[in-house]
Amino acid sequence: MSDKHDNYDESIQYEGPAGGWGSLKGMGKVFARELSTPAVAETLMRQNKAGGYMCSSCAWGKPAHPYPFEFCENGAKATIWDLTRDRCTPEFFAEHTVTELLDWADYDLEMQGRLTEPLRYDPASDKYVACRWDEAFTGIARELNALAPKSVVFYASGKASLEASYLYALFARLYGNNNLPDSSNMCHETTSVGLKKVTGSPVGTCILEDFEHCDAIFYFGQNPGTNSPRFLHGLKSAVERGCRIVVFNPVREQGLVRFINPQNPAQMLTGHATELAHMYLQVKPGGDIAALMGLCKRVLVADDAAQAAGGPRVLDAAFIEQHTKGFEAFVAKARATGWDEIERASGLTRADLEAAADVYVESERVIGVYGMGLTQHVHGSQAIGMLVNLLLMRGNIGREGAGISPVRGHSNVQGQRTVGISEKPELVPLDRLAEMFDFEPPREKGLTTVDACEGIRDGSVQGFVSLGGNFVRAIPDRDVMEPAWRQQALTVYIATKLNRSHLVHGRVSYLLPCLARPEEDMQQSGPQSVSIEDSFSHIHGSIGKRKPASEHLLSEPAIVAGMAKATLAANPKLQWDAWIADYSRIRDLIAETYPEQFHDFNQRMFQPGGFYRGNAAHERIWKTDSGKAEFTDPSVLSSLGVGEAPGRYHLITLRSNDQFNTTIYGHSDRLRGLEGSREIVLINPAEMERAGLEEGDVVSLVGDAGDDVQREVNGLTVVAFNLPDGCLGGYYPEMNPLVPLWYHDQASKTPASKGVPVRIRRTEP
Ligand SMILES: Nc1nc2c(c(=O)[nH]1)N[C@H]1C(S)=C(S)[C@@H](COP(=O)(O)OP(=O)(O)OC[C@H]3O[C@@H](n4cnc5c(=O)[nH]c(N)nc54)[C@H](O)[C@@H]3O)O[C@H]1N2
Ligand SMILES: Nc1nc2c(c(=O)[nH]1)N[C@H]1C(S)=C(S)[C@@H](COP(=O)(O)OP(=O)(O)OC[C@H]3O[C@@H](n4cnc5c(=O)[nH]c(N)nc54)[C@H](O)[C@@H]3O)O[C@H]1N2
Ligand SMILES: [Mo]
Repeated sequence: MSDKHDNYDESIQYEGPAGGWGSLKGMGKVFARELSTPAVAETLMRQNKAGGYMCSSCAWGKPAHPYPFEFCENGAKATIWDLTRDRCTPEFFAEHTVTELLDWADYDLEMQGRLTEPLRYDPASDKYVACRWDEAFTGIARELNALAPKSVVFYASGKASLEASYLYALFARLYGNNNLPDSSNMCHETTSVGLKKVTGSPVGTCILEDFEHCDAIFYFGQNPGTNSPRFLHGLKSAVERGCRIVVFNPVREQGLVRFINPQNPAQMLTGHATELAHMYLQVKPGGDIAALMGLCKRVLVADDAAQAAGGPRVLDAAFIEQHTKGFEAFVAKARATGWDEIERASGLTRADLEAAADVYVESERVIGVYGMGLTQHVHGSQAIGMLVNLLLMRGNIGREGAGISPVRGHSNVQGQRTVGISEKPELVPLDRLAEMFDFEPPREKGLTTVDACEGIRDGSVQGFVSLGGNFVRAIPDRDVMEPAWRQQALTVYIATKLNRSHLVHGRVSYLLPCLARPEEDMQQSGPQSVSIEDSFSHIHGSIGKRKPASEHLLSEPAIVAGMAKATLAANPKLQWDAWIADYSRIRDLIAETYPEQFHDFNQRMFQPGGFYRGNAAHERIWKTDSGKAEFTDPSVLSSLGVGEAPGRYHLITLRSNDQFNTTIYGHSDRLRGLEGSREIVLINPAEMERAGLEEGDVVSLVGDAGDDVQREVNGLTVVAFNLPDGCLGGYYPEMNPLVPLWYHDQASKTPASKGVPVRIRRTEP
């Protein structure tokens, strides 16, 4: 049982080209057409293997001993999406004005294929027109130099490599600000702030191998079947060893209930599946703080009983004494919190919570896993604090088979933060940068995503440079933000494919097409490799071998360097051309800036399984204010920012398994049994009846956050779905106009996209 190579489950594992790839063929014409090409096949075979190509989909770990096919359905889709043969050329833009394209769906925009040439927005014709790279760089430099540095934002979506990201952050600081928000600001910033506050580490403490040793996994608000499918191998092996998984999620996500074959629906019916979740608790949205409080209460009671009986303690008293702070206050709070309050806020019963707590107490080694279900709430940081409380009670951080494991999103989002893309200057070794590059780095706090949006709204932000992503589509309050967005002086989009953000441009706008990660990146010294960091703080080299989509593409590092060189005064310490000629020199800079983590970077980057850059909390070194791991005493029992009221629902914005964030691959959500449309609202049958609705009714959702902004999304078909009372489900990004910009995690400003207060408005027939 222990050798995972012998017992891998065909239910998610590709058996071979015929089986796995064949099943992808049913998924739509792009995938079917591209799958048959040798280029795609070759790339998939090298995906996530040492010396190969690191998937650009999720950030899940890449094992030292990979499967023959170390990719999942969604990873394959991401690769194929990049390697499409479709091209979005200047001729396409000559045929369509930007205003016309604003009516196109996200799906149709990206379906035009890869961008091929640098483009400049031409206001006279309202079209993007081709330009030369040097024109683009000098044009951008002219605008940047006319703007106040504090008024420009340098956003990054978590895909670009460590090499590109390091140069990008350096460019922003040399230009004069720390305005470096990342997609992480809409995602795991709650972790970067909330987890750091209590453990001292802004990232998870587990490594991939911990999942081979844990006895229980407490699993909060993350959906591996859709968002990190390779994790399912680890979960399945764990269950087969006897590990118990206790899930907290308002939605019964099939990927966590049973191991099913995402490629073969027929197999679902034959029952050839592993039961994954030992318990599946459909907590209310935002109910996790209360649920965790219930678990902790029960652990305390069990410890009381053990002490009374003279048996071994349930709490790890020695650990608590030596390593933690705040335990007494936390215990007082837990004991004082009543079960009735806990049941009300969590939507779960005392009996279920006690049974779950018993699993915790019976398990020697426990991992806490979480995702957007915890982070995207107004009190998300407190929910993370509560999960850490639970783990600390039995010393479950900083030993084998135990720890806390936030599952990160974009493939290099964690790494971008590691190498300096951060609006928080205290997290960046500015003194070292000052010395290395002979300049005075800005020390003032930069803008988060929410701050940047506020700045765009009030006009204080005038320029927006975007290293990937689809910011306008991903942010809250889209209907308010789009008009404000157009008032900017400059927008620069570095992208692989056309998306909505590119059409909501500033007065001057450039759309700069870049290489995708699977493509060969040829520079003066030869083909280059890049590197990324996974969810477990392991760094992996990645080599692209495919022929670039167009001869006019530049790499992301080269585009960043091109803009920087054109914008900044010459400085002998800034060797942009030499760095681009040979990326190993950029890695030398990273190693010099972060020697403890990145020493011998070039030598280590292709180590199988990646090299570990370390994590203090994993070693029980707590880089918190107190120098200890901190118990926290939550101020609320629900993570929701707006309470319950008659007629009010809390909307969860969901991802389907046929999308990667704002990139919509298709209109299927197969793992939830939903097909054909994304313009739907999910509601449970009892709530449907109470609201006088029937399946198939078309309704609007309107904002109910209590401010005076009108928020609505129309034309949604009602679909009955298994959800707790009082909540609704809908898709991200379609629902984003309903999320108020001010509705975010209190500590980190991560938008609270999982508990959005709305009402249902019936559409008059
Ligand atoms: N195929 C694919 N892969 C992806 C992505 C993608 O869009 N498509 N996106 C990538 C990115 S950037 C990210 S950040 C990750 C996101 O991956 P996840 O963290 O899994 O994010 P979501 O799918 O948004 O939501 C996770 C789960 O939270 C549950 N949930 C909602 N509210 C609550 C709550 O209050 N409490 C609890 N306990 N659960 C709740 C939802 O039902 C859902 O199952 O995936 C990455 N991987
Ligand atoms: N309501 C709601 N809102 C959310 C969320 C939610 O759950 N609910 N989730 C949030 C989360 S977790 C995140 S991370 C954000 C995502 O926000 P972003 O990261 O900004 O958005 P993406 O959809 O990932 O960006 C897709 C675009 O990136 C470009 N792209 C793709 N590959 C590359 C590449 O290799 N290089 C470059 N330069 N460009 C590339 C393509 O043009 C593509 O259109 O959205 C957030 N918004
Ligand atoms: Mo994310």
